[in-house]
Amino acid sequence: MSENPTQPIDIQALREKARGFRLDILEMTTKAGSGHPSSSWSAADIVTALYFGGILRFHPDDPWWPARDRFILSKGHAAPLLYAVLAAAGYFDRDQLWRLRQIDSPVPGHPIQGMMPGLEATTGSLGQGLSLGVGHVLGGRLNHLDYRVYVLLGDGECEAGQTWEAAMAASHFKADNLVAIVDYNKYQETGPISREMALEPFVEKWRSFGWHVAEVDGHDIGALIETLEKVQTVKGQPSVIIAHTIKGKGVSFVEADFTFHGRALSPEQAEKAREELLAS
Ligand SMILES: Cc1ncc(C[n+]2csc(CCOP(=O)(O)OP(=O)(O)O)c2C)c(N)n1
Ligand SMILES: [Mg+2]
Repeated sequence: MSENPTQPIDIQALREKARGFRLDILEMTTKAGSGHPSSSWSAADIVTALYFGGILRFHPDDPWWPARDRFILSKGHAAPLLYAVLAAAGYFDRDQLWRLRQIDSPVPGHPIQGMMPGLEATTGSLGQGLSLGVGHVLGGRLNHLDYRVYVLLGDGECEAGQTWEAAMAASHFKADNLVAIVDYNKYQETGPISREMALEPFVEKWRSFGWHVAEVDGHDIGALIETLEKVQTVKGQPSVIIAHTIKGKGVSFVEADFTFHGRALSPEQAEKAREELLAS
């Protein structure tokens, strides 16, 4: 189980862990020659806080433990991040990571439920994850289980109508064990959210759907853990954490160029990126 309340969380160690995941993502996508490194780097600190900050309850040696907390990577194109985290958490061997996107690989470009231990949901077709989360909440009620459900959404993904249908259902069912986290990096595939289809006023939208809203710097692991702990005390309504992030976080020339979405770095770019990450 991940939670170990007797040991204080070492934030510096978690920062180094997140940097390690960024390096894994770089190696995985560069070797594959495809994938979504910038989307994965954007959410690396969020997912590190969830799995290693004492938030999620899980057993790598019993992946379908009924009382486990659920983590649904709704922005499934950030699969390299999820694979790197699950391997580090002990769900499967790290060697599998280097098979990303290969024929017959157990780690395809988007996660498939059960293909590897720890993969909770099949995602990649954007907009569906929050609905899956509501389903887990209702299933948990029927089965008298007290797990929590965490769903990580992209901001571009929040332009999908199904997300709001699920948001409405979650507040109707007073799903206070549901936490949505939005990786608010202000970009989707083809450009800035504000140009493609603006989400603002974003906080007000969630509030008007009956959600408790928190905002946080999505790269501050300490603040993320604090916020994730705080929303566990909210009763009678679901919570959303709007995590302000930078797409491509960790590699300056990727941060500066949204066209890296869905594109691996060239070997030369990867060398520069590796140097930057190692120096950070
Ligand atoms: C239903 C659907 N439409 C389109 C796509 C193609 N697509 C993949 S990623 C992406 C952009 C997602 O942007 P965002 O949610 O902001 O994620 P980010 O990569 O910025 O974290 C799109 C449009 C998809 N995967 N699913
Ligand atoms: Mg985005």
